[in-house]
Amino acid sequence: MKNYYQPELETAPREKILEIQNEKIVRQVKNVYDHVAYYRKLMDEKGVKPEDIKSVEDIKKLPFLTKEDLRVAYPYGLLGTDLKNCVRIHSTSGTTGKRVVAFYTQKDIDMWEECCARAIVAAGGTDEDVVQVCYGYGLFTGGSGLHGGSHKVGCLTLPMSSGNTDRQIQFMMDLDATILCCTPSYAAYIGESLAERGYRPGDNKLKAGIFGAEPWTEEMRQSIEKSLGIKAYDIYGLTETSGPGVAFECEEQTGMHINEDHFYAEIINPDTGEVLPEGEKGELVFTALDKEGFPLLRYRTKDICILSRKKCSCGRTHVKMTKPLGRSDDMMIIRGVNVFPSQIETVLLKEGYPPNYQIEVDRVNNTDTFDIYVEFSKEMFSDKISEVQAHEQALSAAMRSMLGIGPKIHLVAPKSIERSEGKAVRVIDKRKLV
Ligand code: DLL
Repeated sequence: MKNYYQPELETAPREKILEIQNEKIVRQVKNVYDHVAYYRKLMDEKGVKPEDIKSVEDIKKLPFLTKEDLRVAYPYGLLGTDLKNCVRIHSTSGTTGKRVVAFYTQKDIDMWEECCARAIVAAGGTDEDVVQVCYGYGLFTGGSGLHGGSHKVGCLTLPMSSGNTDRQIQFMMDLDATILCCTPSYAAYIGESLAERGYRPGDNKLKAGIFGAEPWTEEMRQSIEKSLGIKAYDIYGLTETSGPGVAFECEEQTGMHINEDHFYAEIINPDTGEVLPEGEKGELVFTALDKEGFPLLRYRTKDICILSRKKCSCGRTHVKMTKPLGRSDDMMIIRGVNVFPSQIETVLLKEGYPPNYQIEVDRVNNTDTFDIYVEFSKEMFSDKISEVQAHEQALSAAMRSMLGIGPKIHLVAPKSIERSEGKAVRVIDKRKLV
């Protein structure tokens, strides 16, 4: 028995989805042109009028929006409706420059929560479930989004927010949580903490986890699934487009379905802005088709991924995106070589190390240094220097064969790398490159 939250939309034939998208985009572009002076100026500069946009095919005529535009227009410059119609804001965790502030009307919140409800149902959630939400609440979208989705499905919702792992475990065990929602790095930490307290994976009632907000690999998925005894589902989203739930995994777990009745996705060449055909890797660009408070058109996410329209066994017809394979701006260039943190994680897990690591890049005498601090697994731990060095060299060689350059590996004691309750800090780049 297949479970969908909104089957008529999630499994609609392609033509029906196009029909919905075409109708929404015409209305949305007109609305944005009329209400958002900032974007109207961009359209005028490009010589595009609302009448030029007759279907989603025409979206490529519209100008892009970038995070920089959001900073310039901060805080109210991209509002799509009167402020009095908005009921909520959320904000990115950005540490540099101005934060991005996104506005929501009640209709926006309902749409967003429905997207999250689709994700929960796709992970097997029903009104019988107990959903433990340990994404952060507050300005971050993770907590509120999954919380709202859980309510819509009718689950018993535990609004834990992040942190206080002892309390998380106590509630999880005492209240028989069945679905866990948090960042994958926190899920891994909860798994570790359960084992330390003597629990085995079968001791909890969890059946699924809905993890996202940061990159994680297939290997990390397997490791979390094993430590918690669950099936782990990916969920994607960003503050600018509402939050989590823009895309989510179904049971096939071969990519995340984008909620195409609300978000139109394009893949572009990040250097030229050219739209790439399905199946090619590039930067993901979203147009929110019906958002009212913060109706971004052609917003460049900086996330690099691939779209696929291959038929999915779950019956959903919405296009799928791969996990973000990196960010066009997070990619490190070390000694001229492109390095993504996800590649490093893949090697670590393949070589039997836990996913607890930190990458440090610096520039000394005009040469990049590249160090990776990795925790020993309990089984590998050794206090013999020669053994430690042999492990470090073997891991460096495995990294070299994946990345093309060999980092200096520092194996450190288990639990010595600071754990994160939210998004993990994986990269410390000390180079002054600008
Ligand atoms: O991270 C929203 C979210 C909350 C998504 C909870 C999923 C779960 P921001 O803080 O604005 O919003 O960060 C958005 O995080 O552009 C990606 O680079 C990254 N990201 C989000 N989900 C994933 C994922 C939330 N599943 C930025 N895999 C995005 C990899 C992800 N990266």
